[in-house]
Amino acid sequence: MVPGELAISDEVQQALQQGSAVVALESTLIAHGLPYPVNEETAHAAEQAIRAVGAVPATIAVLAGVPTVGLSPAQMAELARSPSVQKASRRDLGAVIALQQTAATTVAATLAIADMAGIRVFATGGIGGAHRDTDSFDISADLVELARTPVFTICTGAKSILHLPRTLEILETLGVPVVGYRTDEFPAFYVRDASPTLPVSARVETPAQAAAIFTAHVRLGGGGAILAQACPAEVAIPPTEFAAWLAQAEQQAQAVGITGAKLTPFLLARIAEASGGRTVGANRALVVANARLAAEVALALARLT
Ligand code: PSU
Ligand code: MN
Repeated sequence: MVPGELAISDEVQQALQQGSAVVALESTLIAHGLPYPVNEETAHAAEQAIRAVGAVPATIAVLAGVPTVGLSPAQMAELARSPSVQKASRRDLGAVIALQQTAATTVAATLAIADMAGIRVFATGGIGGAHRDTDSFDISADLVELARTPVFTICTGAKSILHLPRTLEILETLGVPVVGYRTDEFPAFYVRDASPTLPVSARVETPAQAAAIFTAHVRLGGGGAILAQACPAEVAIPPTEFAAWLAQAEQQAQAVGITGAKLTPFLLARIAEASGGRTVGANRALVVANARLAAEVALALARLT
């Protein structure tokens, strides 16, 4: 696909031409990661957090076969309110474009489209990774896309429904820097103080340091990189409570035979129910915090280049 086949909003187009700070946002989080209406509200809050810092948000999805960069509020509302919208990861992009379908994009698919648009910074909640059940071989395409696409992903580590030590090992194998923002530990999404603690590959204290690492990594022929910060402490979930909800959700997934792309949304939804909505509040808070940090990094990157 050539870049001309992307639909880029006027605001994002103008910011890119001027070399201003732009932050990409994904849409699977909206359509499949959070329940309505928190999902729509979170999507707007993330965009507002980016604007408040002085950068331009670009929420990404595929609409009727067109990869769209910079969704309008009406387009975001449509994705947030339609429960049956497709989830497109990297492998699905060709099909949804060729068949003129509408799909929310995962981290992997959003990274690919952001790169085509020339956006270098992206914010999400927690990335995908290696699932806990090894027999399924379920390892998110997010990891492979992170390895090959030169976009900086700002997140709260990988989702706590995953096997985090294996996820981190795969990222190391793929040569993806995992930089901790004011932390030495790879965050476990909305769970804080999880054990064992997993080390990041480098630590920074400022957005400028983070931007400098990303720039050096890309100059050396590297692909993407991760900047991870801890979940805001006020909303974080204690590990023992989370473990019980996860075990129950995994049993339910097995009982009804949920696998593949449906597994992550299923587990997140069951855990949200079991927690009485606490994980939804935490997920919302960490996404907005990541959007804000991503905007600061995008500004630092714009100053460097
Ligand atoms: N971050 C969140 N909630 C989410 C996701 C990320 O806080 O729902 C989504 C992202 O789109 C990510 C996807 O790419 O979950 C992972 O799906 P899978 O495990 O099927 O690759
Ligand atoms: Mn998967």
